[in-house]
Amino acid sequence: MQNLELYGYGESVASNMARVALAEKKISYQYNLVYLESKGDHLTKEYKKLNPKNLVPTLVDNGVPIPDSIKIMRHIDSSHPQKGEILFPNTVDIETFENLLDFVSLDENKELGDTLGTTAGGISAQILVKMLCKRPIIAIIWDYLTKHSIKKRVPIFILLRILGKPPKSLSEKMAVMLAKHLLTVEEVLSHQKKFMMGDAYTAIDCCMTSILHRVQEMRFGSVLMSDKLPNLKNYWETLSSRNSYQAGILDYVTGEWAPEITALYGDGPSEYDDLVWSEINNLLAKGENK
Ligand SMILES: N[C@@H](CCC(=O)N[C@@H](CS)C(=O)NCC(=O)O)C(=O)O
Repeated sequence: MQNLELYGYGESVASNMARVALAEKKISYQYNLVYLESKGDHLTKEYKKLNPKNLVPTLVDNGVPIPDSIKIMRHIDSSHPQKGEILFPNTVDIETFENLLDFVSLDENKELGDTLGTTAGGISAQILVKMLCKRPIIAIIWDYLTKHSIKKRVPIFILLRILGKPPKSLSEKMAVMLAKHLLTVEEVLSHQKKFMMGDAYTAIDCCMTSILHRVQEMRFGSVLMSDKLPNLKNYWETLSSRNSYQAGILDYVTGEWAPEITALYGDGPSEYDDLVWSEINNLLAKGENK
């Protein structure tokens, strides 16, 4: 019998991608919550054996660890070809598919903001810092310097903990990139079909469910409800009404983030929401003038 375990964190874009995929495949698994910045569970020796990069998520299939959300999706799709949705269909144009997958995945080798996936990671820097600030500076410096295997991330985490909030320039850059990338999605969806690749639901839509959830969670939700981006609006309605949104994301929220987000914005939008909108309006106007 297959024994599947997933290690992940509730408010993690990459973990959400993997859990949405598992829900779409209708695969059940044992779940192990790994607290990230607030406790540093991902930096323990035991977890590093499963995921040498100290990242979540990791799937363990009968004792074999599979790190990385996209690899997890490929693995469950090929080991369960008859169950649920086909996440990597061979009926779609492979080049377009791979390019879009690259655009939506959370790739630790890319610069924050270069793709939609890395931007989804970047727009939550403010909350990530709040999580780091739950622990003393010295504990963060020690843990990250001695235990984190992605060395280029170490000074960034330490600096964020010392500053206590992300530099304004980073938040502004993420807002501008978010606007640009969401317009790309709007354009992709101009085919007027239900999903990114057309009629077929794919792994790209699993990633997009997680990304758009993050956009809403970080209080940029007005972009998902506007008639200025009608394709995106319909798409989010489609994705968020699927069972996998509840079963893969909402059911796993830890609750660590919500009070921090409310403390920052109350019931209102992100302080960078206006910047996202002014960028969207600029880009739309340029498009119309072409
Ligand atoms: N390519 C990886 C990226 C995973 C990733 O960046 N995970 C983040 C959470 S969304 C993480 O573990 N961050 C902890 C850290 O960098 O210390 C995947 O898709 O699984």
